[in-house]
Amino acid sequence: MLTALTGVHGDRADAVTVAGRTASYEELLGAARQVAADLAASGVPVFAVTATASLETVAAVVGALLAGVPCVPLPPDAGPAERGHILRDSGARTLEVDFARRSDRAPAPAAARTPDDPALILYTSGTTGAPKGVVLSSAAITADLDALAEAWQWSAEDTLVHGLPLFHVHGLVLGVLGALRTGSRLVHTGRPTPEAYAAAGGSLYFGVPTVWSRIAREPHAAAALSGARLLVSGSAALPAPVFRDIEGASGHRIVERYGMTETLITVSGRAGGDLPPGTVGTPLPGITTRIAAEDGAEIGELQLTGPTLFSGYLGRPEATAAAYTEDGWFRTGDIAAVGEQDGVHRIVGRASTDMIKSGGYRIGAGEIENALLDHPRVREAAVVGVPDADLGQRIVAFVVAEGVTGAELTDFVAAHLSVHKRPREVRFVEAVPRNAMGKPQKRLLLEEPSGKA
Ligand code: MLC
Ligand code: AMP
Repeated sequence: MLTALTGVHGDRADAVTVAGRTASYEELLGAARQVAADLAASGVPVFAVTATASLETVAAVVGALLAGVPCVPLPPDAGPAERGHILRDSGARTLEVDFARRSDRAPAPAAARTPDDPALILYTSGTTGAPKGVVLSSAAITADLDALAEAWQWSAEDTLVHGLPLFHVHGLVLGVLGALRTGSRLVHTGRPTPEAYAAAGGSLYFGVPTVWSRIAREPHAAAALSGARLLVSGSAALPAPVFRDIEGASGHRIVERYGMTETLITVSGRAGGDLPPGTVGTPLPGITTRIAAEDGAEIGELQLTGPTLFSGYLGRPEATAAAYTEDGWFRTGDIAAVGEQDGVHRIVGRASTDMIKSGGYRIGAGEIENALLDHPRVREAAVVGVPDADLGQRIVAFVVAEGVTGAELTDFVAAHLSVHKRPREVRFVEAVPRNAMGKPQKRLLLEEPSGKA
C-alpha cells in the first residue's frame, strides 16, 4: 500500500509535513519500523492510536500496517464514554509512539497475512446506538486509492494539502495513505483554516464543504489557490454558491466526490472534467451503482458494489447483513439521481433524518440522545440536524429537563463523547411529541415556535 516508502520515487527532506513538523520518507519509515517492532514485542492484537494531527499519528498508522496489526484511530478529544466504547468494542490497546525513536530493520513479515485481512477499523455512527467499527482491508484501501489516483491524475508530482482529522476516511485514508501510495508530498496544516491552505502552496487540495465555505468567505485565501492543479470536496454536499465563489476567486471548478466509511470513495468527478455544482461525477473504475427507485421514479436509494467495500462491522454480523440487499448490493442510505445520458450522479439527501452530517462529521441522532439521557437532569431528548450555512447541518437538541442550562448540556456531550458531537443549540420543551408507537415526531418539534435556546 505504501509505495512511496519503498523508495521508487526517491526521497526528499520534506516528504511529509504535519502541523509544522517535517520528515523524509526515510525518517518516517524508521519511526514506523520502531512502532512495528514495539507492536510485535508487546503482542498488541489491535492498535488504538490517539489520532492527533501529528507525525506520531502517521508513524503509528504506518507502523501498524507494516506489522500487520489492525489499527483503530481514536478521536483525540474523545471523552470517556466514546473512548471507552471504542476500546472495549475493538479490544484495542494503546502504545506510546516517539517519532525520534527509529529502527532501520524491516519488521519480520506477520504470519499468513493477506490483503483481505483487516488493516483499519474506523468507528462511525449509525442512526441509533453506539458507533460501530467499520473493518477495512488493505485490498479495499489500495483499490480505492488507485482508482482515485487515476480519476484525479494524482501522482508523485503533486503536493497534497489538507488539515482534516486523521481518524476518518477523508483525512487518514485519502489524506495520508493516498499521499504515501502516490508519492505526492504531503502538507497537513494541523487545522483546515483558510490562511493555512492559502500559505501551503500545494497542487492538490482536499476539504469538506465547511472548509471550502470558510475559504470562499476569505477571497484572498481563495485567490491564493489559483496556482493549484485540483481542488477536491467531499464528505458532505458542497453548496452551489460556495462552488461559484471559489471558481470566481481561484478560477478552479471544485471536483466533488462521494463516499462513505463503509464503501470508501465510490463516485467522483475527474481532473479536467467540467461538471456543474451539485453533482458528484461518475462511479470510479470497478464500482457499479444502481438506484433503487419505486415505481419508475428517477430518484431513490443509491446502492453499489465493488472492490472498495468494507469487510463488515466488527463483531456485528446482523448489522453487516442488514447493510446489504438480498441480491448483495450495499445500501448507502443516501438518496440519489443519475443522469440518463451521462451517468453523472447527484446526491439528493439521506433516507433517515437521524443521520446528521455536521462539518463533514457523521453523527447519529441516537448517540447524542443517549448521551443527553445520561445526564441526571434530562428526562427526554430528541436530536435533529437543521440546515446551517457554515456546517451544512447543525445539531439541535430538544430536551425535557429542569435545573440545568443549555450550555451545561452542550459541555456534557462534548466531554462524554467528543467536541464535534456537541449540540450547537439546546431547546427546552414541555414534552417530546410522540406517535402512537412512542416514536418521537421530530418534524413537529421543528415546527414548534415555543422551543427556545
Ligand atoms: C467549543 N470548543 C469546545 C466546546 N465548544 N471544547 C470543549 N467543549 C465545548 N463545549 C472548542 C473546540 O475544542 C475547538 O478548539 C473549537 O472550539 C472549535 O471546535 P469546533 O467547533 O468543533 O470546530 P469547527 O470550527 O466547528 O470545525 C469545523 C471543521 C471540522 C470543518 C474544522 O468540522 C472538521 O474538521 N470537519 C472534518 C470532518 C471530516 O473529516 N469528515 C470526514 C468523514 S469521512 P480548538 O482549540 O481545537 O480550535 C467521510 C467519507 C468521505 O465522510 O466521503 O469523505
Ligand atoms: P462517513 O461515513 O462519515 O464517511 O459519511 C458518509 C456520508 O457522507 C454519506 O453517506 C453521505 O451522506 C455523505 N457524503 C459524502 N460525500 C458526499 C457528497 N459529495 N455529497 C453529499 N453527501 C456526501
